[in-house]
Amino acid sequence: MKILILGADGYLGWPTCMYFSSRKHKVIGIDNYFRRTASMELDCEALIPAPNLLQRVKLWKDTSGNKMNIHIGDITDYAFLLSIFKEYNPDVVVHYAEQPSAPYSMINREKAAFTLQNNLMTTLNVIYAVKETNPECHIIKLGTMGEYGTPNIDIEEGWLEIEHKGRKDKFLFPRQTGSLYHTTKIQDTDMLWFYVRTWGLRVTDLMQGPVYGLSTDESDMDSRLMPHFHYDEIFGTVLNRFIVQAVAEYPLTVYGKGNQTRGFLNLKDTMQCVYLSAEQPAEHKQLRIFNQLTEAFSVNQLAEKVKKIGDKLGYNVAVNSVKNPRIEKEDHYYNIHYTGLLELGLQPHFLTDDVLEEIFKVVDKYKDRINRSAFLKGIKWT
Ligand code: USQ
Repeated sequence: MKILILGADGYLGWPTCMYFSSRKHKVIGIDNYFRRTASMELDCEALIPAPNLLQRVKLWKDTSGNKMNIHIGDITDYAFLLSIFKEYNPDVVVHYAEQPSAPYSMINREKAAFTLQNNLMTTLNVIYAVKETNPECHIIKLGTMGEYGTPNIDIEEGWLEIEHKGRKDKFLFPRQTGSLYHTTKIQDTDMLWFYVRTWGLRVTDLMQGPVYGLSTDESDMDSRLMPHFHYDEIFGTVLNRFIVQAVAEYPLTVYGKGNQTRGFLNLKDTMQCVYLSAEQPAEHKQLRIFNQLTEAFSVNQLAEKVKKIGDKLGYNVAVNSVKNPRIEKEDHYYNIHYTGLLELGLQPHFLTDDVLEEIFKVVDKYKDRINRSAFLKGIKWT
């Protein structure tokens, strides 16, 4: 496959580049360094220092013998994106190039506007570039489980059959998010669905839950190949944050009651899910939706697991309930269906004590770099 990865420098983007490259596919990556610049601006840089993307590619070549083509640029610039499509004519495009943080999107109007502008324009540009150069190209788009919110009914895999006044039809599952960022993901899905119906594109939309972990088989080859690992309030996901907090002996920041439940997955499983989706593409005129998670936990359950392992490893781990800065349900029903990726062949890596211990050990190596002021930065939804 010739695969174009948008957002190639990111937490998911860089490991995805290596994953496909090590399996001998031709990888072309694009990134505009948004995350690096935003985390410098907001003083919340990643735990593990990462060489810039061009240096990473050289390191990857030296380590694995595999080449990648990398371009630094912004895909909201349509002329730039189109030139890349014309140059390489990819079979698959993986679209990660979005502002990925709910708290970032809630900081102020400027950040909200950036999130809207960036996330919707990148998706629109991908759609147009595919239509203009090769409508056969399979678009794999990273969506989010957060599109569904926490409804009081089971969450189906993307679609819901509804019977109304004796007639039936199938619709996108009702969606109601908890942040502007998550709202842009709904808008992306709606836009993709429109162009699938109108232009017959083939699209896979991956509704992914919060990801944890910091290594993959490829990044284990050299620590300089590790992904950006964020633990701050803005770009860190909850389990990664808790582990770094435990290592720093900073009380774990459980928001509100901590009964909020989400579907989680290991970074290694994100790689598998994207790979399986690329190998077994959506059909023409198909918007294929998978719920991308391997197990569900409440925030309290995660805090308990992290405390258990942290205490075992000799850290002094306290769990603290902080006033919830978000507007979200703290007690809710949550039953998700997620069989599609398992049917494609996903072999889950579950959150065992050993997996947690491994992450702790890596984080401990970088503990002198932990910036405690990044744990809580005071972003509120109201
Ligand atoms: N939470 C805490 N304490 C913390 C951080 C978070 O209790 O210190 C809680 C949040 O209130 C929320 C849950 O943990 O209820 C998950 O929060 P998160 O920050 O790990 O995840 P979220 O903001 O929802 O976003 C992350 C990714 C995003 C992806 C999403 C999937 O950053 O890109 O779309 O996970 S999902 O959560 O299923 O929408």
